[in-house]
Amino acid sequence: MSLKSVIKDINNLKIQGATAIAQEAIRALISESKSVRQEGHQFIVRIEKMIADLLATRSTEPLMQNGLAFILVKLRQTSAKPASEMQAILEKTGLEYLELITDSTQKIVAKGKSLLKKNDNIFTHCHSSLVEKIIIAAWQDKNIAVYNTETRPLFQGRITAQNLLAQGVPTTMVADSAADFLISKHSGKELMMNIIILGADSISWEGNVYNKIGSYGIALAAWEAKIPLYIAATALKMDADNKIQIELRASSEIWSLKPGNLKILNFAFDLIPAKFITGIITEFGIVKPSLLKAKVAKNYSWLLKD
Ligand code: RUB
Repeated sequence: MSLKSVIKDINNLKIQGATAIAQEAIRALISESKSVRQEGHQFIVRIEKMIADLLATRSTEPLMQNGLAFILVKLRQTSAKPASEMQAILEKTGLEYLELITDSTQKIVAKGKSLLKKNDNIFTHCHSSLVEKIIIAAWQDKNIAVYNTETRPLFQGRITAQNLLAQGVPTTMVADSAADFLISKHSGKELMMNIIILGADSISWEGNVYNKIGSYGIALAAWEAKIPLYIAATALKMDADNKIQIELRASSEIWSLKPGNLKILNFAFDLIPAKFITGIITEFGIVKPSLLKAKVAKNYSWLLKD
């Protein structure tokens, strides 16, 4: 796919979820870089423009941001000049980062699977490819059932439900506004959730997690009901600058024919404070949120700038 179509698909959420966004952005950059004929500094200038266009798509996505920065740093360090050599360096570095994502995904799925117990009721929100993979890996052995939200305004919960059902996983959906009640003790014994697993878009140095809007309320309800809340995410989602912006999306996603003077706030994400999170399922094991930065410093030192 061309860079232009990938940017369009990320913007309209045809490509959604932090992992898919990062992977597609890097693949598109690799592919588009093959058309650059300029050499040396001019090659880098062209790549910087492509990266800026990719970064402008979604503001709460460090997995993509860190990957693009990883490539750019390598490119700026090289003494190579011909476009073909610079392209080869870009491609090699991009593939290296994609490999890090694939490798961490495998480890997270294995660790997440081991966390689930027989007959667990699992609650999730939105569509996280990592959470989905963990559930699919675990469900047959463990006879689990999944409850998920529809995830307004763009209904990513339907992607989760459809994908899980296609694998045979017993799945039940609730409206977003029903999530907190379902998680609470008041919804009844049969509807008791054993574990909540959410994905993440961004993780701050303090271990706060940004995920789909609605995640904060789910975390509060889980805390009150004493249900463990886990986040499935690679440590590569750490926000290296610790200044992530919560994306505000178009009001038309909520009400396309709204009254002219009505203001709509369409937050794409919210923040789960670290204290509500039992553990983050990462490639380095299940980590307390406050300890994740140390793991990043040890294993991905290039990611932290100070
Ligand atoms: C998707 C979302 C997902 C995370 C993690 O939001 O919040 O939970 O991105 O996804 P959107 P993954 O639909 O707005 O992109 O586990 O696939 O990285």
